[in-house]
Amino acid sequence: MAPRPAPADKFSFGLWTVGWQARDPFGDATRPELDPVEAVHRLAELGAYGVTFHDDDLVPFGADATARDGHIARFRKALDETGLVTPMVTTNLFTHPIFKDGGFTSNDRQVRRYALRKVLRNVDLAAELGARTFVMWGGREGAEYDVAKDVQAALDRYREAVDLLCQYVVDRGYDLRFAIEPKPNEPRGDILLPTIGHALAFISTLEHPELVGLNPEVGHEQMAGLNYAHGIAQALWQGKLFHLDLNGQRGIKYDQDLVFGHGDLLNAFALVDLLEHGGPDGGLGYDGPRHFDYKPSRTEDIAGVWASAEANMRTYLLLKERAAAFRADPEVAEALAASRVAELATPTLNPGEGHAELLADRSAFEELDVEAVAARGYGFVRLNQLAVEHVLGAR
Ligand SMILES: [Mn+2]
Repeated sequence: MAPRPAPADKFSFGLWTVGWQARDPFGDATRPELDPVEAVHRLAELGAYGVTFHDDDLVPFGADATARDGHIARFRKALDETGLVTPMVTTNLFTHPIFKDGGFTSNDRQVRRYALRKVLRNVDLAAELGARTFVMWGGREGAEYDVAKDVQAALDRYREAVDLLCQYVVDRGYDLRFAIEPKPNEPRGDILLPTIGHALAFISTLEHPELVGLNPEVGHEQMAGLNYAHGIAQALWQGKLFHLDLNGQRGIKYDQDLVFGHGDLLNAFALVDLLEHGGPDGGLGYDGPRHFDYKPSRTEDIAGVWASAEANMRTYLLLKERAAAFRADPEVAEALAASRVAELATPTLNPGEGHAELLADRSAFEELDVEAVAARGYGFVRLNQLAVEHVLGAR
């Protein structure tokens, strides 16, 4: 029995997740269109607290101003009726053919100017709806052919775009921050800012780095063979975890967008443990939305869509329970101590110590029994087995 999801759990879903009609490169849609208003009501019934969207999820591309206002009004009414909030908004710069070589970094300057205008309009809508985070997934910002893209010029244009958007938010007085979502490839052969690390380095070059952080997705890091929980820990460490996308991925292959926990379950456990207990004194490591960016598999009918939405939240809550049990287990505490996990928080140097004092400390080097220290085991396997047994519900 998992606890029932409630708004206090801060679960949110993209309209494009439950609304995905399951069209893939090899096959047609297997499900009918889903009205965003119905999605809002169903997600609220399931216990979600928030819903997010790309501009085109809500307002079909190219709709005129009157039609746009109508779509937004219906959506706002659904939010008012259900109490759902819109914590995050993002812009689609990837579906329409005009973006086939990217938005901010297209070789075609007219495309870049059009992309910026599309984002600026959506930033206004995000602020109007009270969103605090504006995600930028540059899925088409990249290339298939190394000779076809001047990567340094592309990064200049990427920075120019983000600097302009930050200045807009500052000048308008919006309480909104940007979050870059890295991805290594798909749909482009290679995408710019492919990992958490690349994006962090890029952010440090911006005019307003304080307004820009990350929206890392489980599958995107795992597609590159990287450890998502480690990436999230570094994002937290750098104060850059503005938002996150939870889902499941099985190894280095196409972007699967499975239900959270349906890929690397142990890494999902470590992630939930980090988010729930990785803060100061074992408190919350992250208090933003627990946002799911998954795709209900193409095999599922509409009932399966809602079952999969619920599965994301149930898995999160079950892992949260398992992580709390792991942290409360005295044998785990003893194993953590035996593994010296907490000792890593002790600075390597004594207070006030510099290289002169360290060089003078004979116990650190000349008199150290190197062989005895080298012989000590860390007990990591026993500790990890305790984690596995908690995940399996055996303890
Ligand atoms: Mn994905």
